[in-house]
Amino acid sequence: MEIIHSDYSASYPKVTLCPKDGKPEYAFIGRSNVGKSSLINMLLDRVDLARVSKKPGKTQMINYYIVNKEWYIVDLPGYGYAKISKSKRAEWRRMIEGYLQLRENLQCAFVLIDSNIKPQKIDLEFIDWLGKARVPFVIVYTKADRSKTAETEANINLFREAMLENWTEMPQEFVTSSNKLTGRDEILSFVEDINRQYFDDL
Ligand SMILES: Nc1nc2c(ncn2[C@@H]2O[C@H](COP(=O)(O)OP(=O)(O)OP(=O)(O)O)[C@@H](O)[C@H]2O)c(=O)[nH]1
Ligand SMILES: [Mg+2]
Repeated sequence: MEIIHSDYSASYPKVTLCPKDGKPEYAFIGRSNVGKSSLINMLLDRVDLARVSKKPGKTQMINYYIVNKEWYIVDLPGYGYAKISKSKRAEWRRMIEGYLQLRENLQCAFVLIDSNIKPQKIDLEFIDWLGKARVPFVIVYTKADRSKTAETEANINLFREAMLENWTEMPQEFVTSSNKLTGRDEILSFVEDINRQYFDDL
């Protein structure tokens, strides 16, 4: 898919306020600092549409970006940020779980996993929750340029092993680097296929 146009649309504090225009949307979520905003910018070929921060925990709302005037990318606040109060964490949970459970236009959640580190319990638990809530999702391994290929592959294999303790098969997976544009074409054609189906069915 060619990205002809992209723009920040708006931010919402809860799912009931999100757009009601029936456009298909794709949510990006993962641990704080996993590279969500960078990936969104990379996909949309924009330098700083989604705000990239060295400070984790910056994205606190449900952020919408409109793409080619026909579908949305949704940047969700990262989980697992240590320096956040219990009440903030509960608020996060309500907002994110509410969004994922109730959002009918959500076609697929992209769950971002850092390819430079060993499997993290918090990611695995979140994925198990998605399964229980029956949210369709795929896995995106991020920052693949940071480690040697063999090391990235080893981490990905460990992640698969850990996930397959609770799952019978892996969902679709994408290996990405926002610096090197790795995985861009793959993710955009994935979205294009689902969008085509979505608009055909209307
Ligand atoms: N080497 C490398 N660094 C990356 C990549 N993607 C993101 N980073 C860096 O990782 C840090 C976090 O990136 P963000 O895109 O802000 O991550 P985020 O998940 O949106 O973070 P929060 O919104 O704060 O939760 C930044 O310093 C980025 O420059 C990548 O593909 N390769
Ligand atoms: Mg971000």
